[in-house]
Amino acid sequence: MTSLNLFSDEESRQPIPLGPQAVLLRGYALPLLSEALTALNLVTSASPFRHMLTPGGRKMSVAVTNCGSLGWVSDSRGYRYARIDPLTNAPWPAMPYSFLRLARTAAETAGFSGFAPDACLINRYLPGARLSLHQDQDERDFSAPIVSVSLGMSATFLFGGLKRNEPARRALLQHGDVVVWGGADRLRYHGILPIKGPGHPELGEQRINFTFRKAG
Ligand code: MD3
Ligand code: FE
Repeated sequence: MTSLNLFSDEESRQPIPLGPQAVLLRGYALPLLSEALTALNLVTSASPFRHMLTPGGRKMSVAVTNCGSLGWVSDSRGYRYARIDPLTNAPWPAMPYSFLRLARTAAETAGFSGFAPDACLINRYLPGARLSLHQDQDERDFSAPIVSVSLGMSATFLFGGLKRNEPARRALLQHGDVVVWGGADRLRYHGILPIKGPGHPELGEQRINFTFRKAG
């Protein structure tokens, strides 16, 4: 017996390649959503979202927090990973097991077995917030992949090459989408265009992104 395909072709659950070692898993996080939102509330009640300063002294439009043993921080001294949340002066909240499992199974699906992230950066975008083109290179070891989970409002994601001047391609990241970046794609330039458009029926006028990394 063949099973019913509950998804349109456009929404097929097949991984969509974005690069030689990068895949978009549409809707991968949807079955784990209520668990993830409960865990998110626990994390943000201990370490709230805040706008960090760039080394150049500008306030980021994206608000951030972290969970896991290491958290990404930015201030006048630069970008780095830290064990202590500079806002609470306490360790970052532990990585919820549901987050860890989501990141590990998504990485596995993309061909990266044994992914053990020690850092989860949580970004919150309100309408107008953006992230300019950058590389993720504050981590110790680039051999581990990066797993990103998008929730709430959709965003236009830009992904370029290994040099800033290479042309960037675009992809719409939607509620529940997961992207895994490894190998050569790990150091691609990437960014998020200013968030706009309709609010999300469940999360309202915001986009939340979890980025799982092996930082230490
Ligand atoms: C491609 N966040 O926090 S996630 C970041 O949606 C960041 O909030 C974006 O870029 C966001 O650093 C994009 C997707 C992503 C994450 C890491 C990557 C794409 C990547 C690393 C290499 C190439
Ligand atoms: Fe990034």
